[in-house]
Amino acid sequence: MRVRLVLGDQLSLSLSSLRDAEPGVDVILMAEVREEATYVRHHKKKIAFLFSAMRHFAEELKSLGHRVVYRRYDCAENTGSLFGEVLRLMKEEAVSDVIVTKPGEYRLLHDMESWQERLGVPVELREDDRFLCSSDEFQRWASGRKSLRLEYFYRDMRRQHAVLMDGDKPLGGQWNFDHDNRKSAPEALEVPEPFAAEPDEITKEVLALVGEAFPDHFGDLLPFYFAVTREDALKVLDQFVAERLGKFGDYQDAMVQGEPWMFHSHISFYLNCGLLLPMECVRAAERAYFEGRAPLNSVEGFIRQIVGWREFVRGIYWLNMPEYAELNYFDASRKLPEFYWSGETQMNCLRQCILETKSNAYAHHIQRLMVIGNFSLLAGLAPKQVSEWYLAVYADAYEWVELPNVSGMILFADGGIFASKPYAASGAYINRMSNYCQHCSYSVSAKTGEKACPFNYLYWNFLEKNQEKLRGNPRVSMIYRSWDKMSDVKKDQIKQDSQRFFAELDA
Ligand code: FAD
Ligand code: DLZ
Ligand code: SF4
Repeated sequence: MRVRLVLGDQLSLSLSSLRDAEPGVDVILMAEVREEATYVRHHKKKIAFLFSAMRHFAEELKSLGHRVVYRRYDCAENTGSLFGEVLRLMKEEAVSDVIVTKPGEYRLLHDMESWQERLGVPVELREDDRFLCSSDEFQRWASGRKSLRLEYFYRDMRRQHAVLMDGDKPLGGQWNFDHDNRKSAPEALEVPEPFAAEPDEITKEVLALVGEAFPDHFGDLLPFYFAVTREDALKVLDQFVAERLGKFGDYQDAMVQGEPWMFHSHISFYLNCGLLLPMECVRAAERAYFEGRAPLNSVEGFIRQIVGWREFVRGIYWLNMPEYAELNYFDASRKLPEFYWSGETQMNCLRQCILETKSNAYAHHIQRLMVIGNFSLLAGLAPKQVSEWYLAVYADAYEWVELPNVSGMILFADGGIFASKPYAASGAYINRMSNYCQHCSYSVSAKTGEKACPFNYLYWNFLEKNQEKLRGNPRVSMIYRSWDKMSDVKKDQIKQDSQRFFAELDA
């Protein structure tokens, strides 16, 4: 008997390990296990989402005539690991071989590579071809290039998959409409209500289980509103295209207090666990443009995230693992502040983004990048601790996508494998793109002193501290000219403010 193991982020009927599954002949094994649920202390909503989506997917497979062996988390015989569950099945039944689609994380792939020897039956690891660019293709694209830049990769992907193309030219005559996409939100902006699914009996059972089994994990379990079936995930996509895509571009970088969802798509949970596939999301957006339902700056901006960034960071991950997880270009070592878990900080922007993360297991890109990420960079937080936090708190987080965003994008811990400079910014950026500063006890216009926005002095402090590594960077050298012109008194003040801030933070 053949066993086809399906992981929690492999919930696609088109999965390579399921493609030739014979209903009634092969066994499909799915398992909720302690090792996967606790290798980082995932947000409660993330665990509930995946367990419920797994249970629904198992039901769907059964309805198609497949024999599914499903191991529940709270069953007494559960061995606690994926390997243990395969072994247990082998003790119960005559297993001839095991087929599995390669997992999305290095730690698990590395483990599975030893399974054949440890199990004593053939274990076939198949490519995960739900992505648009395989790891081999990315390696070929990257080889011989002096620098790896999203823009060139993205253009190649657009050409190769004929997305938003007019022959061999980009539609609208430009590859990128980013300069149109940096609007801050007007006061009277109306943000549509996000999709909210009503928990069914399966989800309710999972919510009770997660509440009981993971009480000390971060995050609010309730209210629970994620889609847990492909049918509902498609509704999220449709609703995005109909109600949000039109303004996605304009307000892509905007942040508004009390509006966690903005005009983003909220599909990363579903894409990353397989309930949605990247190309169907891309084509849905492209269709909206062709039918005059959304402007090109929005459609291109959205498509670039999926065809470009999502594929690109995955390529970077597999190209550079396992060393990638160890990189720490700035030798940053500060421990993660307690407020990353509680939200208890006077810095309003951080408080809002962390509390929304706690409620929703979601924050949109600019909150992750320019608020929490920017602070993590400027405060010199240890990359491993930051990475573990991001992996735990977001319901869309798997290491293949989280790690390059953390190490490469926010912390520059990889020394610039794909970013040309660190994304460091002072409070002025956050003030321009949000209304957080209006509700903050710090003053964003004050540059130094106890009441000054900490981002203002931490920004210069970071540049000063790391000047040996950054001065030579042509994209940062201009900023050092401003630093050099600054008076010694001001420089001293920046140093003192930063020391005071860190002394309080570390206390
Ligand atoms: P939208 O803004 O609507 O974008 C559409 C889709 O594009 C997303 O669903 C996602 O699939 C893709 N996308 C957008 N930006 C990126 C990106 N930088 N990298 C990869 N894909 C992207 N995304 C994850 O899916 N999982 C993570 O664990 C994750 N961790 C991140 C950590 C940091 C520090 C940063 C800065 C970004 C991270 N991102 C991660 C990328 C991005 O923030 C999320 O994909 C996005 O916020 C998800 O919300 P959305 O579906 O509403 O996205
Ligand atoms: C994230 C996650 C969680 C919380 N639980 C499970 C689980 O119980 N069983 C499972 O098969 N997968 C789970 N996952 C997803 C895996 O961690 C994911 O497949 C790997 O990290 C590879 O991407
Ligand atoms: Fe954040 Fe500074 Fe604005 Fe306060 S003043 S919200 S800390 S950017």
